[in-house]
Amino acid sequence: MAQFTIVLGNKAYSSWSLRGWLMLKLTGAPFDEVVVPLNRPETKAAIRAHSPSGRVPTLKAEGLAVWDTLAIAEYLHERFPEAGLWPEDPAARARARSVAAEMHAGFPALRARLPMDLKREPPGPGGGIAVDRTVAGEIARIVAIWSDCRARFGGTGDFLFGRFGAADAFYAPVATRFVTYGVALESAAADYRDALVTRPDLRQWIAAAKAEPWVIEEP
Ligand SMILES: N[C@@H](CCC(=O)N[C@@H](CS)C(=O)NCC(=O)O)C(=O)O
Repeated sequence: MAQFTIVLGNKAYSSWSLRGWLMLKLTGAPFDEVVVPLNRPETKAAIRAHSPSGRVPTLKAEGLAVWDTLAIAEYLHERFPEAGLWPEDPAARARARSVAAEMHAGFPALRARLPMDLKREPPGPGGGIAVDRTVAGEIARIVAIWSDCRARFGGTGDFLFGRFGAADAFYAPVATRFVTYGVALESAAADYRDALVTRPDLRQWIAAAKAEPWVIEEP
């Protein structure tokens, strides 16, 4: 048994689980996974067997349960400082924590109306979803965050702060939504979206999501 176990929801639908898993994967530590299917009568009790919050992801490590993606990010950063979850430079690190926290606390319309659904096939050209003004405003804010981080801190790297880190993990589920709902993006944002969704770790997660037997009709 590995030293770390991450308790996840369905890979097809649990965006928070994806964030936690990407961060753990970045550490390079071997880990086991427990996947609890969401939206079932037994879901809450099954998660509570691992996590007092009744929510996933939860990281079980060294006799501890660490729940909530922000807490998992900080725990893993302390435990694996060499993994680069947060940037070394203090200004970049402060900005990375700010944009991760903004994702963690915000974008309610995007989450509600464009929930992560990795079983959904992307629409063909011109078939993208029509979004209302609230969702469009949240998408514009996300694109502005991506553009600002990459311009200030991205350097020659493909990610928000150069190397892939925790802030990118927080925006990875958004990138999958932009693909599966056919949200049109200007080219710099599209390049960053593609850098995320073509990463081998995210592709591995998406393949596992597509293979899951559980389907939630309205995630
Ligand atoms: N703030 C939490 C949010 C976690 C969350 O809401 N997870 C959802 C799945 S994506 C969940 O556990 N739902 C439990 C349920 O559906 O019973 C975090 O950052 O980890």
